[in-house]
Amino acid sequence: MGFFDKLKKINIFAGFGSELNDDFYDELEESLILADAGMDTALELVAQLRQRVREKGVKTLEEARACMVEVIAGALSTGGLELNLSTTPSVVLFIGVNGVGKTTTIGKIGAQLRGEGKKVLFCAADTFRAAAAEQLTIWADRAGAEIVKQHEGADPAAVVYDALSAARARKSDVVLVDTAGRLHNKQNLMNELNKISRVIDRECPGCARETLLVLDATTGQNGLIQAKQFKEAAGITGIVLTKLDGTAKGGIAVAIARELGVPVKYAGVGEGVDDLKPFNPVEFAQALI
Ligand SMILES: Nc1nc2c(ncn2[C@@H]2O[C@H](COP(=O)(O)OP(=O)(O)OP(=O)(O)O)[C@@H](O)[C@H]2O)c(=O)[nH]1
Ligand SMILES: [Mg+2]
Repeated sequence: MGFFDKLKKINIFAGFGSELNDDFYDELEESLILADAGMDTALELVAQLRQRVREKGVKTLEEARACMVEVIAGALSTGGLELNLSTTPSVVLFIGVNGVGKTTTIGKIGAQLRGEGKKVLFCAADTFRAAAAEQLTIWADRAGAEIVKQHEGADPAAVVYDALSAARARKSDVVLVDTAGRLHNKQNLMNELNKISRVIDRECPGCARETLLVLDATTGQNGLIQAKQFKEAAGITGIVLTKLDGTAKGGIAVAIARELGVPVKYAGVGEGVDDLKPFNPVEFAQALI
């Protein structure tokens, strides 16, 4: 079974005539929009497909499908897909709105990094609810990671400071920072992220850093709006797209990659520790259509 088997397919070639005519392209455009690719991206993808079909002298639907996979994979291949973990420690900050899967994703990535033999430290900078640190502690135990936490209501930037000191002292390879879910339009919460970022700059100058925006793929085009605003307010180096196992339509991945130029680096397809994988554009494009 493929990793993306649970992904809702865009059956873009079903029910179409067998000819690659204007009707075919119109219906394809429609399907892409319905699959959350968004209007601009759908138009762009279809224009690229038309060009490719013309250049290659493609005649059959099957060949056109292969071209479409190339076009979608191309749109998804924006920037490096691997995390930059080149320094010891490296720091990865996880941000996003409530309930998208930040804490779960940290657990899953932590387990994978442990599997690669890395020394991993979780930082419980979501101090908003006591339950948040408890949840992260459970994941730390499961993943074999260490954790630094403080009391509920503590200053998140202070927890990050502690975690970075601990990471240096214990020679951790990677620090994964959990943050409280926040709305992309709440200025004080965004300021808090900037404060965390400044602490990392000060305490770990020159260290490899990533800021991953976690997005729930089932939120569709709203996810694109979130991504735009988080990108402006916090600067993001990659996206984790979660819940691709549910009612999500995968077109959103293409829209984000194309419109923001930020790569999707991981895909989540369930709640279990193994239900996350580094993102593979070709595999995803094949699964999608
Ligand atoms: N089906 C599915 N569920 C997921 C996935 N990732 C996370 N979840 C579930 O989504 C719910 C929320 O996950 P959390 O990791 O707590 O989300 P969060 O972003 O940390 O939430 P807050 O800290 O409250 O902002 C949990 O029930 C997870 O098990 C996924 O890829 N697929
Ligand atoms: Mg959380």
